[in-house]
Amino acid sequence: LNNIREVDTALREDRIEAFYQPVVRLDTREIVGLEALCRMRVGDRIISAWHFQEAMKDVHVAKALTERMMMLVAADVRTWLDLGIPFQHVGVNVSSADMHSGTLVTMLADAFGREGVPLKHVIIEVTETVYMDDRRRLVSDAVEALRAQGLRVALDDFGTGYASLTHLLTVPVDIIKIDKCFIERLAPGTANMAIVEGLLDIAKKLKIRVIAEGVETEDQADLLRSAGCILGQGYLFSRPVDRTVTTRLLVKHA
Ligand code: G
Ligand code: G
Ligand code: MN
Ligand code: NA
Repeated sequence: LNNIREVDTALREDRIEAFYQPVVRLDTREIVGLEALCRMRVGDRIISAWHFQEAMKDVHVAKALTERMMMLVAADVRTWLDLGIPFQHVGVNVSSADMHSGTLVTMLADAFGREGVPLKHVIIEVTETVYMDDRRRLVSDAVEALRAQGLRVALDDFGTGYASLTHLLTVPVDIIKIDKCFIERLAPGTANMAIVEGLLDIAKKLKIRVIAEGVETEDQADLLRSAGCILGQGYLFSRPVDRTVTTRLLVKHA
């Protein structure tokens, strides 16, 4: 399915959907936010983004997909706000192609402005590769302009990239999402545990919020909580679900 044309067709035929995975407080399990993840509908099957990641590397596909996702997400957030749900924030994944195209600001303003959704409800999730070239300065400026409007930036898959820590010095970051590879096999006394504790300590000192990704077991949730991690995301709490199920979850748990 790593076919650009297939994603293109799905976009044209309105078969791209926004699914959402809750971000919860590890102590109360209260839902404080969501991450939007794109899905492709094929007949009555839902295809995960994992299957078309290659196609998403194409600049045009990436841009069209981000644009569509922002529209879908903005409309859903509008619905939740209208329902009176105490909705906090939704993360939208943004590729480096989006960041470098210089249209991100316009896309966000169009999508969320059209629905009257303030940018304080929006987080852009960027991976470290976004900042890994000589246009870093330009990207930082674009992001800074968005942050002035209330938008927040999450560094996604934190710890997996090259020179992770230096990004905390050079680019604006509000949230780090600790990659799931550190959460797997989390146990007292392990290297994983030491790294997670270290990251939590650094983040606290820098006043950056942390979300632990890929939390699958109660043991992991307990270890994270006792290490001082406030927020988590993962199959233990919920898989990514469609907007209807998301609404139900928000009404019940927000
Ligand atoms: O949820 P899933 O397993 O399908 O995600 C696979 C990969 O695709 C993850 O790395 C995720 O960040 C990425 N991804 C999911 N949705 C989006 C999206 O809307 N835009 C971008 N750029 N990447 C996404
Ligand atoms: O790259 P990014 O972190 O945006 O992508 C999140 C990916 O992780 C998606 O593919 C999503 O479906 C997946 N995911 C979410 N929760 C869990 C989990 O608890 N375990 C695993 N293995 N994957 C998860
Ligand atoms: Mn993400
Ligand atoms: Na993530």
